[in-house]
Amino acid sequence: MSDLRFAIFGTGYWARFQLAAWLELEGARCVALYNRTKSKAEALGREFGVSAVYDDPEALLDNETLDFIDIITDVDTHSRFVHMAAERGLAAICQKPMAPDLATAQAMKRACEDAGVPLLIHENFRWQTPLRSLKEVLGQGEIGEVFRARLSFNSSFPVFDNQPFLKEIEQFMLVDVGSHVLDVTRFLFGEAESLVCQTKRVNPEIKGEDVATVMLQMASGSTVVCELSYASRTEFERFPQTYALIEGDKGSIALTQDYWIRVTTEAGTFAKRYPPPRYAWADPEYDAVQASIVPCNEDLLRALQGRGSAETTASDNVKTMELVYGSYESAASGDRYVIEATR
Ligand code: 89V
Repeated sequence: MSDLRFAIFGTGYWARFQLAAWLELEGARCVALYNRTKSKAEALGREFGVSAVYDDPEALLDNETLDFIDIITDVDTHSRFVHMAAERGLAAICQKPMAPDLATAQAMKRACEDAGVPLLIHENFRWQTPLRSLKEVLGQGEIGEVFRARLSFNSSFPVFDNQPFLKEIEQFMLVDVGSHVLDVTRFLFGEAESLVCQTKRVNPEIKGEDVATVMLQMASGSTVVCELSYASRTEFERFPQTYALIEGDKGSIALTQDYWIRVTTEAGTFAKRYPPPRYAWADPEYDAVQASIVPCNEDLLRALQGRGSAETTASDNVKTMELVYGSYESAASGDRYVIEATR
């Protein structure tokens, strides 16, 4: 099978890691870059040997022969680029968060379905080694029927140093991190029926919320609480790890500091460490998260090659988007948000 040819749209902070992760795989080749500030695309192109660089996305699509585009731009531009791809019958990968609201996400999904082209969402958190391992351990059934779980992404990491635009967005924590953690919730525990959410802004220098707590009623009957915060100073800095505590009628599973998973049952506690792989190109402060881009890309590529379906298709991710934007609705109204499919 010959390599699939793709272009990257958007050469900001994450594009470098996305491109490096593509180079870990066989079967896909980046042949062009687009960025609205061309000098940024040129700099990335020089670093990775991609010479076709554009500041006009239509010109790139006119000139290059492509199998798909990989959209790594700000969320507000996702819909425009996805529609551009659909109009040209081109498959697209779109970075999380898929869209700035649920209706836009649904329209993006429909446009690609109508055009008969795949739309896949780059949702990498569920591909982190400790979270994949957690799912496997949970599947072994030792803790019995799950009645409650807590997923925590709490830190005081200065995320704005690398991504200053995050300070300016009106909806921050649930969109940027909640889209990941609520996706992990679905990955581990299935679909939700309803949720309630509260948000706060602790850091006075940002526009959006930096703390959010979502409590979900799952279709399985269990309760899942997602705690998200960049305002939490804890004994050990946790960024970018997601911690978990899953309680069942026969025991519990904890995913804690430094990637340890502890399973406690009547028989005692069994602990094992599941660290992510280390890549030389990854920013050491983001290790767990950036390493997960490789298996995420691998899953998306397999689908684009026609070798099965991806986990995080647009149809799948629209369900995560409903949890994100349903959380904002609940936080604003103070009411429980009921998931559309269960109304
Ligand atoms: O993956 C992301 O969206 C990042 C992170 C949560 C790692 O900070 O913003």
